[in-house]
Amino acid sequence: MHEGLLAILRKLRSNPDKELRLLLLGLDNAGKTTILKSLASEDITQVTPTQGFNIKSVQSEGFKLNVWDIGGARKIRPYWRNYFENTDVLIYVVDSADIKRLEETGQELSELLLEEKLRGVPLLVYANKQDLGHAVTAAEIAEGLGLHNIKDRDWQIQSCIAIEGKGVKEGLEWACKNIKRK
Ligand SMILES: Nc1nc2c(ncn2[C@@H]2O[C@H](COP(=O)(O)OP(=O)(O)OP(=O)(O)O)[C@@H](O)[C@H]2O)c(=O)[nH]1
Ligand SMILES: [Mg+2]
Repeated sequence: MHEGLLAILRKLRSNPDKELRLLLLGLDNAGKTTILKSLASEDITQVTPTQGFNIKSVQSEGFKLNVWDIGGARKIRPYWRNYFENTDVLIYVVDSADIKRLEETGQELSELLLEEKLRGVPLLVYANKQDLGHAVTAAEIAEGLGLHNIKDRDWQIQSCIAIEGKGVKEGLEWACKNIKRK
């Protein structure tokens, strides 16, 4: 084969846009779809509860991130498991102002962490809605969810305000760096 062409092919192969699959989960109203749209720089004023799922692809840190956002209403949580396969990063979104449901969201997260198909998958938790006066801090969310007891995977908590796009990118950067190190 022509040497120049070979060099081009080699370059293409060594530098492919690596695709990652990110799965966004969390209770209804946590802000998952708002985070997804904010990442894609889309209008977030028209977000409605998700009945099924949304998917968007965004570029970050040399990766093509395919982000799956699944509805979190109680009656559709049983469908979450249909999306576990091949997940590179699990992103769990918490409404930091919804203190009443902190225990419920912690219970759902604990169950996810026991799932065989999500074994060892790095966990990014967004402590969302930090703009609300009664929101608890990311550190308190970490405590409430028992994140410090997680020994079988890397995890990170990131405070964010999805409606202002604050903190969202920082979380993804952690996710990408974490994958690169592997
Ligand atoms: N104050 C405040 N509100 C937010 C923030 N992020 C999202 N919201 C609002 O929270 C509500 C729920 O947001 P969604 O993005 O639809 O939540 P979701 O997790 O996708 O909910 P489901 O699709 O039902 O699972 C919307 O009214 C958002 O505008 C935030 O950072 N601060
Ligand atoms: Mg949604």
